[in-house]
Amino acid sequence: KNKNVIITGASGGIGAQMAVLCAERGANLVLLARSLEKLQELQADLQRRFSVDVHVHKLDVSDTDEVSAVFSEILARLDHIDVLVNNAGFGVFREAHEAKVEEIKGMFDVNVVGLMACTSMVLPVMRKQRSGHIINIASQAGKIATPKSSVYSATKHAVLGYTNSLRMELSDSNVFVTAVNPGPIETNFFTIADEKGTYVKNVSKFMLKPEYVALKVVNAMLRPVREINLPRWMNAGSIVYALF
Ligand code: NJP
Repeated sequence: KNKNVIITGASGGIGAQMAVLCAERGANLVLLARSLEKLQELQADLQRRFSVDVHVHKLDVSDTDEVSAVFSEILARLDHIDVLVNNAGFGVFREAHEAKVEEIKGMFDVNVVGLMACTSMVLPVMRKQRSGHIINIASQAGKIATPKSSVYSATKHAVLGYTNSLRMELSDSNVFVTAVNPGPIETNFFTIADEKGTYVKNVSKFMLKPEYVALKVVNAMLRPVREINLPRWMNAGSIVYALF
């Protein structure tokens, strides 16, 4: 049976790369983002190259009414959901005293509230089917802090707190929860995060390729859990993938 994988923020960056790799491995996809046109281009490309179903929906994850409406439509169509990748996110890097309230709310609304809203929609289904995998794209900024990213870093710390707690709640449900904590990746992220290019200049040596990060996530996502040789008390979902 083909896996059904839902990816938020799939119109570009690592989201789009994950979509390609999932399609290559035979997963059916539901791709979500605000730019419907980009999603439709990706959908056409994937359907031309691979024999999988690809559905796309315009969704701003920070609009919780839209999240309910779009996920209700998805759930009505699919008979099972294997993976939700909460990937939509953005950052604006500034010193804390320069952070604008609208930006602070914007980052929390997308990176934290949006992620939780999408998760809440699939949890009842995964609990009922007694299988599934929720993958939250967090960041090294959620594990350690870097200067000028206080707000972004705070959102990703929130994602990790939520992820860790959720994993405990689901520990005997056969629903797995993984957080991914990449370092800097060469995507459009920095056109918003670092308009002046100063941060990028400092970290350019460490930049990860989006294809590499996507490959790590998709390997974690689609690898049968029992292949991972871990003590029983530490279920596979408790691995926090550090992509350094
Ligand atoms: O960034 P980018 P990445 N509702 O800008 C979508 C984390 N991360 O791939 O809505 C729905 O190329 C946007 O689509 P659109 C990062 O925090 C990154 O690097 O059409 N979707 C696009 O598809 C984020 O969580 C780095 O504009 C929304 C996608 O999100 C994830 O990786 C390092 C949306 C962003 O693509 C993917 O970022 C790290 C909304 N409101 C963690 N807002 C890094 N790049 O260095 C945005 O540790 N999107």
